[in-house]
Amino acid sequence: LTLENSIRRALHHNEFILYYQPQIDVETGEMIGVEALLRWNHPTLGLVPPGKFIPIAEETGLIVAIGEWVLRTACKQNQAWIDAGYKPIKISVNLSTRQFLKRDLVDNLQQILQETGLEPRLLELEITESMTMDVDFAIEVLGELKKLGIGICIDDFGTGYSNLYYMKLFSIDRLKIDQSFVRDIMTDSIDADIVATIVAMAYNLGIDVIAEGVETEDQLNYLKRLRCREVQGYYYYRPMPADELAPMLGSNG
Ligand code: G
Ligand code: G
Ligand code: MN
Ligand code: NA
Repeated sequence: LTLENSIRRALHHNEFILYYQPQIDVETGEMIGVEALLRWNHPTLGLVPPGKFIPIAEETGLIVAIGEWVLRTACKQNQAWIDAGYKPIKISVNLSTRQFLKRDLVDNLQQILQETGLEPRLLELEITESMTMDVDFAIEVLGELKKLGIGICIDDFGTGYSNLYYMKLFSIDRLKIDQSFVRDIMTDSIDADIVATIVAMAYNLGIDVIAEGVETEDQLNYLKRLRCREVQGYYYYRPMPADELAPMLGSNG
């Protein structure tokens, strides 16, 4: 069986699952959102991380079907938590380039939101800087997503092609500072300065900012001093299955 065929089979046999990693407001300590992260629960290999199969799924185009499954599952799960009486939080979903370029992405999202009943403001899409290379296309798609009320976050911010001027045109809601910068902020003064600059820039543009890959208290304190309000990382929580996350969600009202 080729990897391509086993990925296709995995989709039909429900072998994919989502893990969820909390995003924390450092000032209140509250969970404000979760990022949905794809895992493959392989019958013999066990839990396969996305790095092992997403590149092939991208190459073969299977990522579009997988991505649609991810979007539907994440929206369904988020609404299920709300229906169970938990306080509503935002769910962030990673989008692949091929999904972003598909003409029917917006219709598809509209359909999924309708089907699951999730409020659009409780969904955020994580895109990367490279997806915005075709500026006119990106302005059009991001504008339509904005009209639907879905949030947009630039993932891995600072690692790719960044044109600060376009950040404004794209109506981005949030920047996610890449974990490669956060990792060494205590030891590498250039990384520390880059993170400080991104946080300041986000403030000036009126965009939210979240730091990912926060693993230590020192990193957290540095980010707090910069007034970076939102963080995600092993210091707080690792990605976990839905049933482990549920008890950590506060009750509504
Ligand atoms: O969860 P983990 O750190 O192993 O994720 C590794 C990479 O896989 C990250 O770059 C992440 O963005 C990507 N990834 C995780 N889940 C998804 C998904 O549902 N869709 C896409 N396109 N990428 C994902
Ligand atoms: O590219 P993206 O930002 O979607 O990738 C997120 C990846 O980072 C996931 O695979 C997730 O498991 C991983 N991750 C989340 N928190 C931490 C952390 O604190 N340290 C490290 N090394 N990886 C993390
Ligand atoms: Mn991400
Ligand atoms: Na990242």
